[in-house]
Amino acid sequence: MLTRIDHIGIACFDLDATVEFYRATYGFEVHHSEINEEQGVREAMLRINGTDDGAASYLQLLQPIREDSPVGKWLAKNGEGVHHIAFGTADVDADSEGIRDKGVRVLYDKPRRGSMDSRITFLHPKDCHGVLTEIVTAASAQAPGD
Ligand code: CMX
Ligand code: CO
Repeated sequence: MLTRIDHIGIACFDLDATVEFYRATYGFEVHHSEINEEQGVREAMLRINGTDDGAASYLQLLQPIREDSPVGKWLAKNGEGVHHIAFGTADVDADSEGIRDKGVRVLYDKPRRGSMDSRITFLHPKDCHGVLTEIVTAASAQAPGD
């Protein structure tokens, strides 16, 4: 079951400048940052609030590390802005299979590694009324050994 908004993914040209905007304007601090080679991004997670299932909600600021990555291609076409939304669940495997059974294209056969050792998959934006949609199980919400 999808229980919360895990994060909103925002594409930017300059991660450091964008982080500084969110800090100076709203007071949001970087909770975590990493490079995800597979996804082709440098990213910063700004924690917005905690929720009662043990995980939180974030803004995910994304700068591409390759022009031919999803975020690189999207930025070249659209400029900066909201790139995707992500719903949180305790079981990304079951939920993405259930969504696939409804005829929505799920982009990965098996969930892949996302920010902070979460497990993630994506739904095709053309099947979701134009919204690239990510499904996430946070590391803290995974059963031990998963
Ligand atoms: N939101 C809405 N629509 C989008 C989109 C987005 N983020 N990205 C692409 N599209 C649309 C395009 O506008 C295009 O539509 P038109 O044909 O009407 O012009 C169509 O989808 C195809 O786009 P494309 O530029 O040709 O891009 P691709 O098909 O090569 O890739 C997608 C699209 C969704 C398969 C790819 O972006 C993808 O695999 N995304 C998932 C991975 C990802 O986004 N990783 C970065 C984030 C990592 C993280 O969150 O941790
Ligand atoms: Co994301």
